Amino acid sequence: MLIKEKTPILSSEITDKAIFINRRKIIKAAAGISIASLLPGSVNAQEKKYAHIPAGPYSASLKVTDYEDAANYTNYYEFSTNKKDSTVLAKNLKTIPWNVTVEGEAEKTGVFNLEDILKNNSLEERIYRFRCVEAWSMAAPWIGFPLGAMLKQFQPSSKAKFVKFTTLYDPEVMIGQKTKALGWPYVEGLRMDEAMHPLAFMATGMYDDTLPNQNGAPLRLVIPWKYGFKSIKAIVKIRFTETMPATAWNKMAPGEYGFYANVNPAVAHPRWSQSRERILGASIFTPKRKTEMFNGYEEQVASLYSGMDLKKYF
Ligand SMILES: Nc1nc2c(c(=O)[nH]1)N[C@H]1C(S)=C(S)[C@@H](COP(=O)(O)O)O[C@H]1N2
Ligand SMILES: [Mo]
Repeated sequence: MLIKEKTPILSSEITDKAIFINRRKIIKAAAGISIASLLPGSVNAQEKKYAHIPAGPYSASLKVTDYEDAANYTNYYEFSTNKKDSTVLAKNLKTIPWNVTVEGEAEKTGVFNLEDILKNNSLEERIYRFRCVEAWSMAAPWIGFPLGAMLKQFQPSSKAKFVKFTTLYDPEVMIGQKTKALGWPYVEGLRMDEAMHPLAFMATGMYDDTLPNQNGAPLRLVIPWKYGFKSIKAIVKIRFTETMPATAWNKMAPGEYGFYANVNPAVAHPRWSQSRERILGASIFTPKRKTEMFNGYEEQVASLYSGMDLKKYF
């Protein structure tokens, strides 16, 4: 079953993962956070919708960023350019029911209910490092499915060279859309071979549960070798195209944000270096970490760009 009901589970069924979560709580308690959260009954792992999703083959063993950091420091310009305000304002978004429109160069186009999409894709967990173009990074345990498997279901034709993703446009709820912070709706895109790469991921959850609204519920991309802005949130439309789609950040500042946006420590942003990154949640005394080529996924993805000048196609 992909979509689990909140059934009570026996303590004998509590998995390693629940123990892992519990251990994280113990560490926090040791760090001075309420011991009450350790008491039996308050272990809420079993209440989480995706508590038993297995880790997929591409999941990395990284020290995971604390949930509180990952969920309270969000880039979501549809709500606000302030990372804390967007977290609060996004709570107003209604994510059920949710439809995704599929268009363009594919056999199966139309409007699909998210529940149906989820039924056809088995969920897995992937811990990925996630690197924002603003030079900070986190490591989040996403829940979702390979993007390629999902896209194949729509049987893209040989004319499909790119895939374009669009975020919901609803300025009454997404009040940031009443501003000109970006051109709306938010649009992102990938070359088809990038989209079909096994590391490209579509997330519906994180940290054993459904995605918090502020992190892109109910459906978002996670492309770990690219800067975070490629990982578009609250997707309502997928379009297969012959030509490269214009993307929101590229339209806004073409000299600063390219279509490819591959993490590359050697190519500075015009206004700051990309050679190092602040680790989200780390103390101010923690040295910055060296940013890795393709965010550490060079071995897997470099061949996608062979022969391309990555300084030019940034
Ligand atoms: N629709 C939409 N998607 C978006 C953004 C946004 O403002 N709107 N911000 C992007 C940026 S810049 C980053 S770094 C990531 C942040 O994801 P997180 O908030 O889950 O950490 O989302 C990306 N996806
Ligand atoms: Mo970002």
